[in-house]
Amino acid sequence: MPKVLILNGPNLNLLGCREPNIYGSTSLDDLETILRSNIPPGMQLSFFQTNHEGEMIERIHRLIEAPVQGVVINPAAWTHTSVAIRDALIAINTPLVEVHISNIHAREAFRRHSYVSDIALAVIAGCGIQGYAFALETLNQHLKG
Ligand code: CA2
Repeated sequence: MPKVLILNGPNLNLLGCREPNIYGSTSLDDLETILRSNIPPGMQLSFFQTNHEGEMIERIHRLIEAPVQGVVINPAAWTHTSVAIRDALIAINTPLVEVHISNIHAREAFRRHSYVSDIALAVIAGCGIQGYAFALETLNQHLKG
């Protein structure tokens, strides 16, 4: 049974209560419920969100001892800033899909660069929270070979 970990970076705990024009009106808890009710058959999901970069890095490191078969990550602002998150993701050597709720290419110029995209199996941006479901489907297809 493939295990997939869904990681969400800083400020995504505010989903559904601020900036609904950009990020929609679904909360992070609701997103978890929606994804759990539509999981590709046989997939086992876990979720983690933090506003602290070191906590995110340590959560990624735990995958060395307790591996999963796939990672979905919305690194949020760390997408554009964090070599440390990139290095941690490289270290776990696990297929990952990068998700952004908004289209990062249609916003400020600084959002166009990602430290994660070139180490990802796929990048999904601008599909709203449905991007997470697309990411699970992408991993599912990849894991089935
Ligand atoms: O579009 C995305 O998913 C982003 O990863 C979201 C990040 C942003 O820094 C990236 O450039 C693109 C920001 C997350 C902030 O989340 C909020 C959610 C609701 C209200 C306020 C912030």
